[in-house]
Amino acid sequence: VKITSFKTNSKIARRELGRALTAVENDLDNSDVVINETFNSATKSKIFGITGAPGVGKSTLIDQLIKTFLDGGLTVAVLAIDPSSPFTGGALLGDRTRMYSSGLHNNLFIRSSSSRGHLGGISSKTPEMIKVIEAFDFDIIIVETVGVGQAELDIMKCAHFTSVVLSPNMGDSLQALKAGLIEIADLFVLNKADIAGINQLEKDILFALSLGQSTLKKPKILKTSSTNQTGVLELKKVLLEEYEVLNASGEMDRRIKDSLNFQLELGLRENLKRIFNKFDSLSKKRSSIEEEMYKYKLSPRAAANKLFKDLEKNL
Ligand SMILES: Nc1nc2c(ncn2[C@@H]2O[C@H](COP(=O)(O)OP(=O)(O)O)[C@@H](O)[C@H]2O)c(=O)[nH]1
Ligand SMILES: [Mg+2]
Repeated sequence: VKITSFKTNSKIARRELGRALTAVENDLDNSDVVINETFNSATKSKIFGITGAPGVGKSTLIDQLIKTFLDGGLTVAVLAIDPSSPFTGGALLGDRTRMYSSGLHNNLFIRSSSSRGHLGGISSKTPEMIKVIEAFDFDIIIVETVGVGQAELDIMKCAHFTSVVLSPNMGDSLQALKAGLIEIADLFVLNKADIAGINQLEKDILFALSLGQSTLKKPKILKTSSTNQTGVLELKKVLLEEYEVLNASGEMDRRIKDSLNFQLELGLRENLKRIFNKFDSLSKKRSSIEEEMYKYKLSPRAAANKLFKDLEKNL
């Protein structure tokens, strides 16, 4: 894979980035090389995570948001994580077609990726894929993920700034708030402001925010409508401004370190899994230890310790 600036030569960069992402996404033989070569602190993309339940209008909104960035002469990459059904394996929504209206622009790169049933609406490969995209030199990276609950915290760990999109009459606003979205939201986008129920949604959110810890920084609330094309310019402005605020305060550095640690954690877990799968005796041992645990002869902690003793012997 040849790392090329998308700004300098988008044609070659597009092809090489496509290959690099495929390698990482499918864990091909060259994925380690790709990840090492693209891992670079010098890259400076702004990474915006946009999350929310299916149907709230994320893709439509992102399509319009992209246009405002492109109009400003910026280069943009979008990584859309498809909500694959574990039953059909197919994507539920036609994200790719919806985003097609701006899909042919020279300064835009769009990629969709399957979440493969991973919790949090992102795949375990998402953070690495984002890092690869960064290496190809984009001003803006947008990551669209589906809100599924608690584990959305994952996206916060790979995006610099997380927007949570809600829309009226989805019955999801309270659900979303229960699922811990308040804690991960840097910004609440109340979309479909053109339909009735938008004011009630705003009241619900304000109420929920008022219940939260007063010490926490309250996320901003913004109303948008893709249908009426309102609020999108404001959204772009707020995203860029808030990014600068976090950057200036040092919060962005802290988030980037958190994200790297999160990826380290993922890597450790995957390696452990590999070791267990590699040594037959370990898998068998694990099964028998699980049985002891079910019978309450071993606590989960003691079971883990016992397995680790065996693991150390195999290393
Ligand atoms: N009334 C209204 N409908 C919208 C708006 N934005 C999107 N929609 C519709 O909501 C549906 C879901 O949109 P989509 O962008 O695919 O949502 P996603 O699943 O969150 O990505 C589509 O039928 C859109 O046409 C909006 O601002 N107002
Ligand atoms: Mg979508």
